Amino acid sequence: MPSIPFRQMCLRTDYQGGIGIKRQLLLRDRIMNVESIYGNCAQILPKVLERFCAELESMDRRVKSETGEGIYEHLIARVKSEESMREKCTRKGLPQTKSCALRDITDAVGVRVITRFRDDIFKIVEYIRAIPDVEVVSEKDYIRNAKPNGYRSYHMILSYTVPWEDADGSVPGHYFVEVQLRTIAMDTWASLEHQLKYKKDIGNQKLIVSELKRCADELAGCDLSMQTIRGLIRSE
Ligand code: 0O2
Repeated sequence: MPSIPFRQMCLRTDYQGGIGIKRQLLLRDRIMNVESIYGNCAQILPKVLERFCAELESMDRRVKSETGEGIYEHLIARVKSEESMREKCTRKGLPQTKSCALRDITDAVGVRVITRFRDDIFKIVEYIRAIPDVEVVSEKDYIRNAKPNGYRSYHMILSYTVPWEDADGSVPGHYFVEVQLRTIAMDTWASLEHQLKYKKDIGNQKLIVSELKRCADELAGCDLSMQTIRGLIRSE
């Protein structure tokens, strides 16, 4: 059977809610003559995102050539949309400025790495720490320390050096990149839970929240079992 080409990386303006094309927003803002919250960096952010994703893709190819298996399932990459960034500034009591969007808020550029197995997350974290132009600013391990609602994911905030101007006008520039690493199971759960947050009209919220927590814990158990099965297969 001929193989169907599969594009592993999706570029989006948001993680949730369908595929948005970043160019559509840039174009719309130009038409409406709305100045981007990202100012002159609006054109640079997609390049930062693509450069960082290229690092991850090259890491994946290298691991694949050594072990025969890629290290992640797929990447979802997005530059945070104007609307989300403006909303986030307001929510955090910050003015809607380029400096706040790119210096006080650290997730204008975001990459979600989805893996098949839990252990792969921690291997990728090590690879990311070793990328030459990357400095780790902070890390949150919601896998070993799941959030009370059951959310599991590994978060990294990176300072990434690129050959373009940044928010302070420096070249080379420094941009924050937020990386979220999760298994397929953790990602499925997070998507459903995220939807629920925006459906405030659902009755029985309390029951749904506790059922979601139960599902999260069951999925975490499945992730561990799947990993054990992989170990057994590999030791054959
Ligand atoms: P979006 O649209 O997903 O990008 P921050 O608000 O980022 O300054 P915080 O909350 O301390 O600071 O950061 P944290 O805990 O690292 O979480 C940031 C992101 O993780 C969120 O981004 C979500 O994407 C995801 N996340 C965290 N907790 C949960 C959760 O309980 N459920 C789900 N589904 N996702 C979660 P944003 O900003 O919400 O927006």
